[in-house]
Amino acid sequence: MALLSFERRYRVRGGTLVGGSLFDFWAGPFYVGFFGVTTIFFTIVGVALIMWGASQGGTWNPWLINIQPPPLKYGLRFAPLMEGGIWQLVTICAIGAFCSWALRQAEISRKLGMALHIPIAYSVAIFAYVSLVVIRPVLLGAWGYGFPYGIFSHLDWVSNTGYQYLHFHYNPAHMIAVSFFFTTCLALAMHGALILSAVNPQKGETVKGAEHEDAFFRDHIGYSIGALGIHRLGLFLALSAAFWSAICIIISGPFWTHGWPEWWSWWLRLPVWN
Ligand code: UQ1
Repeated sequence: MALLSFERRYRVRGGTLVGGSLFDFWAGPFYVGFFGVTTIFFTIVGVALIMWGASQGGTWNPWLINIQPPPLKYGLRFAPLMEGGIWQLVTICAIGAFCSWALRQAEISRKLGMALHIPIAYSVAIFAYVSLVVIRPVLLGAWGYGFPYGIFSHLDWVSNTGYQYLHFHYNPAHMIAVSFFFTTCLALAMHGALILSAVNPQKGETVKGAEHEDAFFRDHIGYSIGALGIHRLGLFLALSAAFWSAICIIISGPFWTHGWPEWWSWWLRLPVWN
């Protein structure tokens, strides 16, 4: 069956959160919905604002285009458009588009009678972005602490912000985040390799199933987490990576103002060393 006629079986009405049946239709393969409309709206306005900002910035070199947040003196007020106001509007559009996207995922999940794992997972990525451009700037008292929208400029921001704390890799939450990123890679590499080795055999070999997959890891390390378990573990590892990334930058400044290496002096002060 052609993909589109097969999909028709899943084109069920209802499940919308907003708008009732008003936007409950598809455009080609894409579900529209109220939040499809708001996603498109925020994306078009946001991209147009970035283009406008770029046109005022003296370069169209894509590496160098830079939409800066307001100077710190504006605090948490609205800044003039050419002094960070565009950055503020772009940030509103970005959050509007990201949240619309998550809510569209939720509507599609509800339509299909599925649980909300996907929108919840995507929301953790939104949280990581919002922690950089809203939560930390609000805690520090100025939008100017947000990162600039530009390829090189945001790299410079990360480097400068890191060096303000002398050695960002000593940030314990950063350590946890990096460990989760690496472990996510390990888990996905093992899972991808295991599935391909079992279900994509050479010519003449048979496809293997769950018993082979379990047996491999029991032979190898004495333990198999199971077909459902590996996906629970994978989701947990990936969400933890994004979550601790958000935590590691939120605490830098609002809750710890010294260098991160100094944070570890509690370890040196433990009475057991006396
Ligand atoms: C695993 O045990 C398992 O169950 C059979 C999978 O499912 C298909 C996997 O993908 C992987 C990678 C493992 C091994 C993982 C651990 C944590 C023992």
